[in-house]
Amino acid sequence: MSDGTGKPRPEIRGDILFDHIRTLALIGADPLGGRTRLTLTEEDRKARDILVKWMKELDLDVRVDRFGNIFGILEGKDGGKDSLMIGSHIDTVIHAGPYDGCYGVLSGLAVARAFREAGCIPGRSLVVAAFTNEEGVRFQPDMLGSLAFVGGIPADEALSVKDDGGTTVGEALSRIGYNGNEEPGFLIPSEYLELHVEQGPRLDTEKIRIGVVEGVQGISWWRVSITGKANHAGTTPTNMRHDAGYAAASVSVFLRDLAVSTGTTLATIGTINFEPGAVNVIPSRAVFTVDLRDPDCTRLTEAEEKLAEFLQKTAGEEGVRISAEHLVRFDPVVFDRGLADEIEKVAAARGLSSMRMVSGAGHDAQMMARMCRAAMIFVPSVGGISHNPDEHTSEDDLAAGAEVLLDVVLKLLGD
Ligand code: HGY
Ligand code: MN
Ligand code: MN
Repeated sequence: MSDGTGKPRPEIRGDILFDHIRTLALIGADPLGGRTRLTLTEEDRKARDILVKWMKELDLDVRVDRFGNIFGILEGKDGGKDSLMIGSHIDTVIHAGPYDGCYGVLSGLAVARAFREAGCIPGRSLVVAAFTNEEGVRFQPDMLGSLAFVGGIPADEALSVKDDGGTTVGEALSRIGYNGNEEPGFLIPSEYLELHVEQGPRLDTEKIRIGVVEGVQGISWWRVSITGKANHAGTTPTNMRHDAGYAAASVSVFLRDLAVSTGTTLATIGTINFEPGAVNVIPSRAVFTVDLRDPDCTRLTEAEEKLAEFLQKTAGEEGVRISAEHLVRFDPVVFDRGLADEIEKVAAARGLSSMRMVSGAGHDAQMMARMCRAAMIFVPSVGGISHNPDEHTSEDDLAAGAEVLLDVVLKLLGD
C-alpha cells in the first residue's frame, strides 16, 4: 500500500511477529505449558541472544548498557539526535504466559522491520528496547533495568542488588555476557511507547479492542519475617503457642479484609516459607512477601500504615517478633496526554474501539515517563489471565495493537 508519495507505506508483518512470539515462548518452556526466564539466567541469555540476532538481521545498531538493557537503533534522517523508543521486557515470572513483555519488544521490532521493508528512513531515529528485570522475581525492585536507565537508582546500587542465593545483578550480567558499557542517559528519547497485553479483564469483558493507557497504579512490596517458637504440635496448648505460621496466616486474612474494605487496594502474598517446615512442628519462622497496589498515592500509603499497625498488634498478641523490609515503593504515574490522544485517534481511524484506563500491572513505561513523554497501548487478555501459562490474546488483537503502534510511530516520526 502506498503512502500517497508513490513509496510503499510501512506495514506490520503479522506472520513474522507471531512467529517471533512463538519462538521466544519456547525458550525456558516448562512441562506445565508455560515458560520461566527469570532475569539474567541462562534462559534469559538465550532469549537475549536471539533478540540481538533479529535486531542485527534488520541492520539495527545494537547497544547494551551497564544494566544489560538492550537497544536496537534504526537511525533516522536527523542522524540519531532525537529518537522515539519502543520498549518492554523479555524476562518472565515463573510459569509465565507467552505475551507479557515479549509482545511489546517484538512489536517494536516489527515496526522497525516495516520501515526497513518499505525502504523508508524515518525523520528521527527509532529505538527498540528490552529492559532488564522488569518482573522483579529474582531481584527487587522490579523494573530495575528501566529505573537504572532513567537514573532512578545509582548504578552501583543497582548492580549490587542480590538475589536469594547472594548473586549480585553485576555478577549475573557478567556471567551471561550482557554487562554492557553504555552509561545511563547515553540515549534520551523524546517519546517512549509500550505495547502490552492488558493482563486484566476489562478490555475482554467490555469487548473493546484497544486500551489507551493513561497511567500506572502505585506499587508497594514488602518482605515480612516472623519469628516465633518451634514446639510440639501435639503437646503444646494453644495459649502457650508462639506460632509464626498462624501469625502469617492472620496477616493474609487481614490483607484480604483491607482490600475488600477499600475496594481499590489490591493485596497479595505471593511467596511464603515456614521453618522448620515439618507437619508436627509449630513453625518457628515464617517469611513472606506482600504486594500492595492502589491507583491513589494516599490510599497506598494508608494501606502500608495499616499493615504496619497490624503486624505490631499481631506481634504483641502472639508473642512473636515481626520485622518488615520495604522492597519497593513506586507511586502512581500519569502518562503523556498528547500521546494518549494520538493512540485514541489512530485506533478510531482504524475503526477499532478503545477505552482509557490505568494499568494495574507495573511496566517499564512508568520509569521512562521520568525521562520523556511516555504512553502505553493495551490489547485484550482473554479472561484477564496473565502471569499464567493460560495467558492468551488472539492474533487479530495482537496484529491490531501492533498496527496502532506503527500508526502512532508514523505520526510521530514522519518520514
Ligand atoms: O508486577 C508487575 O506488575 C509487573 O508484572 N512487573
Ligand atoms: Mn510486563
Ligand atoms: Mn509481568
